[in-house]
Amino acid sequence: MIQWYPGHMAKAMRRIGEALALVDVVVEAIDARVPRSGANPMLDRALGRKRRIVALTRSDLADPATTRAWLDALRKRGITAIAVDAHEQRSVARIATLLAANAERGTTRAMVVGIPNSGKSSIVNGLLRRAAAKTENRAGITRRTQWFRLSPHVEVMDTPGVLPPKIASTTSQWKLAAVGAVPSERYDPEHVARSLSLWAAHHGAGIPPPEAFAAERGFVRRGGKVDEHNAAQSYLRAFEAGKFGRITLEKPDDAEAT
Ligand SMILES: Nc1nc2c(ncn2[C@@H]2O[C@H](COP(=O)(O)OP(=O)(O)OP(=O)(O)O)[C@@H](O)[C@H]2O)c(=O)[nH]1
Ligand SMILES: [Mg+2]
Repeated sequence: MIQWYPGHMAKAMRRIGEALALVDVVVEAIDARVPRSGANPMLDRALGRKRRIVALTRSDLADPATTRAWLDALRKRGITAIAVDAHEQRSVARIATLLAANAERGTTRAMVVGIPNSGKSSIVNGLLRRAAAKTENRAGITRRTQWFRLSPHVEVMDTPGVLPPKIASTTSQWKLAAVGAVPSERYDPEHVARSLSLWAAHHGAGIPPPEAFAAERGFVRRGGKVDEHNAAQSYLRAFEAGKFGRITLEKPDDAEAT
C-alpha cells in the first residue's frame, strides 16, 4: 500500500482553497503518461467551476497518439488542454498566450497546481523564462505557495504538489510511483517494477522483462544471484527517463484505474 500525505500537503491543500478566490485561472499540471491517475480528485473538487487549463506535462516522454486522444477527450469535456514539454519554450509559451489573452481585462492571477513532481515549478520557470522556482526530479520539492510576477498584468502562483490522503486504487499507486510522484522511500521498487513489467507484457509495450534488464545491466552477482533491489530501482529510473521509449500508462477509454 502506497500512501503519502505529509503535513505540508495538507497545508498546501488549505492554501490552494484560500487562494482560489484570488485567481482567475488554474493551470493543472498532469503527467501525460498518467492522465487519469495523475489527476487528484480532491483538487478537482476544490477547483469547482474555476476556469482551468490542463497541461499534459512530460509530453516528450508520453506516447504522442495517446496524448492526442487525451487532449480530445479533455476538450470534449469543455476543458482547455494542451500538451507541454517544459524544456521546450514554445510549448510553455502557449500557456503564456492563454494567460495574456485573459489579462486584457486587467490583472490576471493564475495558480499552477497538480500532484508532486508533475512539472509545476518547471512550467512557472518556463513562463518566467528563468529558473526562479526550485525544480528537481523528486517528489516534494516545492514546500510552500509562492507568487511570481510574469508581466505587469500577469501573476502566477507555484504550489506544492498534493496527492489525496488515500490513493484510490492499487493500480494508481504503482503508476504514481513509476512516474515519480511518490518519493522512492515510500514504496518497494521491486513491487512497482514488477507491476510495470506485468502491465507492459499485457499491453505489448516494448519494456524488457526485469530479469533480462537485470542481466543486461550487470545486476547479476557471482553465483547467478540477482541484486533485485538495485535492479528494480534502475529499471524504474530507466522507465522514468524514457529509456524504454515514449510510453503512456493510461488511455482515455480504458477502465483500468477504477
Ligand atoms: N522530460 C521532461 N521532464 C520534465 C518536464 N517538466 C518537468 N520535468 C522534470 O521533472 C522534474 C520535476 O519538475 P518540477 O517542476 O520540479 O515538478 P513540480 O511539480 O514542481 O514538483 P513538486 O514541487 O515536488 O511538487 C524536474 O526534473 C524537471 O526537469 C517535461 O515536460 N519533460
Ligand atoms: Mg515544484
